[in-house]
Amino acid sequence: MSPLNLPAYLDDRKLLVEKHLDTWVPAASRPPQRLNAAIRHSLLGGGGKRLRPILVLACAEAVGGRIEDLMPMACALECIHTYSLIHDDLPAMDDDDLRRGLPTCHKAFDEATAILAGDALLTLAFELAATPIAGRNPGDQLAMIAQLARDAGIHGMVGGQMLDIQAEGRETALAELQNIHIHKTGALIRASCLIGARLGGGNEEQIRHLNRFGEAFGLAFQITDDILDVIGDARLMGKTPGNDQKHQKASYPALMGLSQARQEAQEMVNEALESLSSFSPAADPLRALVKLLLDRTH
Ligand code: GRG
Repeated sequence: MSPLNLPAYLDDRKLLVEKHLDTWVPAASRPPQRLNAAIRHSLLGGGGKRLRPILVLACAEAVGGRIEDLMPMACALECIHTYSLIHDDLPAMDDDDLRRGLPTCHKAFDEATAILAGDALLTLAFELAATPIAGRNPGDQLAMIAQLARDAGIHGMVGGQMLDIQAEGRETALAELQNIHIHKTGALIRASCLIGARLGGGNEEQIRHLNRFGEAFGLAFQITDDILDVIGDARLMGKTPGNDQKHQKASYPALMGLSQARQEAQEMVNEALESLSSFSPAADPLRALVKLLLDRTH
């Protein structure tokens, strides 16, 4: 097997995901035009790394699954993620002007349209997730749709967002910060890995290992996101750094300093790699992806 060319792999997967997303979202010329234009602006206009769908596909590949079968499910994860960004950017939440290098949805359109674009993406996600998957037990798929709902909702991302808002402007201990991160960002990343592993046809042990990989990846991702918020370049990030300080939010660098935060991220990356130790080279994209977190610029 030839060595993995990670940039080419990521470009290829990003294009594949975007091609499928494009077919599932109505054209901006179709009614309701303003809603469809707003969805397209946020979902397809500025790109995005497509990390969550890429994780779904890479975890399926790691257990020998066929990625074509999982495209609707992978795109469902991107729709949920993009809805969360649109709502997170609203004036009632982070009040941001820039996202993925473009004006945020409410700036390019208006608040009501941005709320509806987010709502539409969340519901589209579950329509996509319910697309029958060739060769898979519908019971397994149903279990993963329920898992996705849990991880995106009260017990996952939305719950984490609430905890995050309530922690603003006051002292936060490390355990509380970790709990926020695990729910707000980690839950959807872990769900991407678990869903890819299970619907890719993995056995119980593989699923358990990839779930653990997703947990460690999610935490490493969030710690490096906190670091980027301090040292990142707005042009490369496509959003405005300094958000944590602006909203008086706790973060790894604020609690322990940059160098210790980098050390924590490295430990999480090591844990993620450890959870892949029994996998074949089919898991090499996952290995390369998690190592890349330590050099993130966006
Ligand atoms: C509004 C319900 C609701 C939830 C919002 C995910 C989230 C919860 C808020 C986003 C705020 C934020 C900047 C969180 C830090 C980590 C994160 C999710 C960064 C953005 O994800 P990337 O880097 O973005 O994968 P791209 O644009 O590449 O998809």
